[in-house]
Amino acid sequence: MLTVHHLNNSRSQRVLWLLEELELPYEVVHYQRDPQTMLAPASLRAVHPLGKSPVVTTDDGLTLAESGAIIETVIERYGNGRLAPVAGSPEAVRYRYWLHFAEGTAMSPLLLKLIFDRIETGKMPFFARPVAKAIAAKTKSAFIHPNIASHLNYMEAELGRSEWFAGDAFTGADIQMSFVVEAARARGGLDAKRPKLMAYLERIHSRPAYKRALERGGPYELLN
Ligand SMILES: N[C@@H](CCC(=O)N[C@@H](CS)C(=O)NCC(=O)O)C(=O)O
Repeated sequence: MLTVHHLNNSRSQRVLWLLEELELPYEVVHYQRDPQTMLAPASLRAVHPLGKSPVVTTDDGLTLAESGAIIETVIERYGNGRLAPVAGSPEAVRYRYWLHFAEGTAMSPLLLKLIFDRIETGKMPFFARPVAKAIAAKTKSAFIHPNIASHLNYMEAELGRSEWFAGDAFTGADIQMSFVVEAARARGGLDAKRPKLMAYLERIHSRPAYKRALERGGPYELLN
């Protein structure tokens, strides 16, 4: 049996989705973010030293962290050929690329945007606010927004090549990329000007396994 250590509103939603797609039995241990800091509770550090979600533990003593590595390992161990392209195929190269691209490239400017948005609106002495706002605005316009736009343009073009990120078949790479596309929609400026990505979101959200994962995980604000 697999156990998913699931933090509300987090990347672990996609691990629940993966397990639903594979129709594997699993348990969920729920953790709640601190409403002020948005950090995970200290109890998650007892499961993995970094205390970040997702973490998956297995009955045979494995502790898996890092969502891309979890997706790859679970598919390798329990997929029986599902959700991954045939090894050595051109699709397998794309599959690995997107598994890494999501966290290695795409999430960085989206996370920076979240942080700088909070700096702009967060509590601080009144005399510091204009300086903080100016720095945040400059960083966003010079670095963060251009990078997000360039990533979204690239992803939009890739979805013009094939229905799914790794090719014509839905794979674990789509599960890994889902959080990127959802975060871009929620706070990265993704809208109807990029119709392929918007249609992609609709496609993933209409999958029965995605809906079952939402029921197991609880409220997921990236959809709001
Ligand atoms: N690259 C890691 C990121 C893990 C991560 O930062 N998770 C966030 C949730 S989306 C978290 O646990 N945040 C709470 C905290 O940092 O305390 C992955 O993909 O698993």
